[in-house]
Amino acid sequence: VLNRVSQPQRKEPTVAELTKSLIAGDRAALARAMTWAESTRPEVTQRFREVLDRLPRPTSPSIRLGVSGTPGVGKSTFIEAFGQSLLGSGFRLAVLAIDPSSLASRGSILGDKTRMEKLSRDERAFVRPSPSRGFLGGTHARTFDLIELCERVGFDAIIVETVGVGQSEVAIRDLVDVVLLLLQPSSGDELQGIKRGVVEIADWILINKADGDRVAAAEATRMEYESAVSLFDRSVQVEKLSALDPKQVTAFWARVKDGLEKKRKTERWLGQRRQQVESWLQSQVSVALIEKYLHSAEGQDKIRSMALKLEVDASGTFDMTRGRREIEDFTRG
Ligand SMILES: Nc1nc2c(ncn2[C@@H]2O[C@H](COP(=O)(O)OP(=O)(O)OP(=O)(O)O)[C@@H](O)[C@H]2O)c(=O)[nH]1
Ligand SMILES: [Mg+2]
Repeated sequence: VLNRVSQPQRKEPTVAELTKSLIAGDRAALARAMTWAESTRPEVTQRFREVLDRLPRPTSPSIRLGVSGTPGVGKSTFIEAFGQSLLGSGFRLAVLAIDPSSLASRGSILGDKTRMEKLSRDERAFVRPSPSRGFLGGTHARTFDLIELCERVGFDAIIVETVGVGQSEVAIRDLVDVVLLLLQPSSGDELQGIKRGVVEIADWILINKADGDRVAAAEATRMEYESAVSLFDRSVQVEKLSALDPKQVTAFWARVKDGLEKKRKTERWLGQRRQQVESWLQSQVSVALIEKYLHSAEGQDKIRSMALKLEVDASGTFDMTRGRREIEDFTRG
């Protein structure tokens, strides 16, 4: 039933062929390269890395933006409108929507949820939903790869959409230059999520859905947050906005752009990108170790042979000291 029509198996391109199509600006090739990047098979991700290495690094800096917030707060709606403003300023925009649903639900749910129809249809934009689960070693390394890929094929603005803050697998702060955090107008009693994590990562807090009968509540929420963030030593801008109003969104983009241009002129921007090298290395090392010790045939054999040496005796336990020694030998070798 699932495979009602058996699709003719399209031939996988070689690394050289895919690179050539990418340089020619082929969108299907870009989607294919991303699928390679997200593969759980090391030999496929290896091919992705070869493609990436063949593409030229960008010659000027891109804009990297993170949009975060709880499910349903309006991230995609906002990006759909905000993206139009970026295109209007001459940028080529790639949107990487990190979806927390499992790999298994890929395709169906992702397709419905992303809903950035105008951007998806626009030649100057590329929208990619990516699952955030199913990767050993976390999502950070993969997302960084996708950002790099997009920039090497000519996108100069990247938006990463992630659900949640802090608890999210994707350390958005370590991927982008500017983090926008979307919140809803609160019912008034509590400051939802003014937990430290929120303020630590956000450059802008946007109280979204400030329209209809929610304008007053949004303004009250905005004021609460503004006074809360004034206690912090880093500057966080708090605004209210309706993602459904293109005028407001465009005006907001002008302020973000202005802020970014100012930041570029200071050491702060490069300093931040330098810090990200370290978090990139950390995530790459964890992926490399997992591939080496867990995802390889030798790794699995070795674990099985170690297990054989660690007998569970009548006490129901095994010799952990010996086990640790075995692991030390294994990782030293
Ligand atoms: N009234 C109003 N509705 C909005 C606004 N922004 C988004 N919505 C609505 O809120 C719902 C959720 O919007 P999405 O953009 O899908 O939210 P999201 O944060 O991307 O959700 P997930 O991707 O599931 O995490 C949709 O029905 C939108 O139409 C807004 O500014 N005002
Ligand atoms: Mg969304």
